[in-house]
Amino acid sequence: MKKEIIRLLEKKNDFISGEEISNHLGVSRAAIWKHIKSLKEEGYEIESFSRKGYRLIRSPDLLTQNEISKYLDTSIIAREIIHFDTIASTNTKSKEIADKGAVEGSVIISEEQSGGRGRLGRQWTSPKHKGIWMSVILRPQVNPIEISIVTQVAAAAVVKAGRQMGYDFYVKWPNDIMMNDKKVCGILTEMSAELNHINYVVIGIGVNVNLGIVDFPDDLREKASSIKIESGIQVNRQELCAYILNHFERLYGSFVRDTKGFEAIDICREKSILIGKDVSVIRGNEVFDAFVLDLNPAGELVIRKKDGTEERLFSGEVSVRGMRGYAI
Ligand code: BTX
Repeated sequence: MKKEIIRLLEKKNDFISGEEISNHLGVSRAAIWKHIKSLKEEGYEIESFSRKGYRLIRSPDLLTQNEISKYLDTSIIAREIIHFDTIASTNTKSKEIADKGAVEGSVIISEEQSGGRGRLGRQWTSPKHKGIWMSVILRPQVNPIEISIVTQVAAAAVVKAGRQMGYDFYVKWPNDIMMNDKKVCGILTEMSAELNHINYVVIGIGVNVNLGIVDFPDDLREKASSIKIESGIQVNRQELCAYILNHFERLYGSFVRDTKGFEAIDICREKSILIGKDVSVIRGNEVFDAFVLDLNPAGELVIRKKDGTEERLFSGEVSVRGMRGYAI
């Protein structure tokens, strides 16, 4: 109902009486008043005069269903959006609600994460109102070994959304999106599965949208950045968030249809910052140098080691040697 009220206020772009809204939506004026009150509490600036009605002055810069849905063009992904002001981690929350049976496509978004997570228990800086910190719950009927492609699907969706808004993103396999060689987005894929059956997959996407330098801890300032810092422009988070979900739905749909995710892999290959580079591969306690040949259709990185042997990396830590000399 609140979404419909917002749409009406936006469409009118002037005062609209309580009576007109209630006729339109088929609910009482008292109910409209209650919804308007709750919208104001959410941060909507709405003028109200007893004889004129209501007028929307400003919508808040929040990633709520009301705000994102105007840019959304999906049918499964984001049919349910659960929005939090602050939460420890959207991935952790998603796993909780997926365990309780949340439908495929549910999206959990928080304005801030107090315990944002990266891979291997690492932390993810997620300050309030500055980024997109969200997770999508999926229930693909595919073999669990194929699931790492979903990370590439998400990376490709971020690249396409960026392109749609005029930003040139690159992919650092397996889970980072880069702008000018700095990390502006990370993807964390987690799964609950049995041998041949996936219960659910949670795909967490963290995008540094409007963070300033001061929003990053000192030790991250060299290697991390935001779209705003790199482009010099304040970015519309709602639009970018919806575009990522729109592209994700299309690319994910083609992945579950034939489990190959070709378009996604092609995008990740085309925008790879690793292919054709010398890298240092860190896998557990093992560290070795290699040359990156390709990203194969299974989403594996194909490398050539110093002894000439080729290997496919399923997952693991890859850092670009020589470019910056650190492992992100
Ligand atoms: P990762 O393990 O590849 O990267 C984590 C590393 O990245 C950290 O150790 C740190 O060096 C660096 N880092 C931390 N915060 C940031 C940041 N904001 N920008 C750039 N670099 C950073 C990457 O893991 C996967 C991150 C996924 C984050 C999303 S947010 C929504 C969802 N919920 C959740 O808890 N995680 C995911």
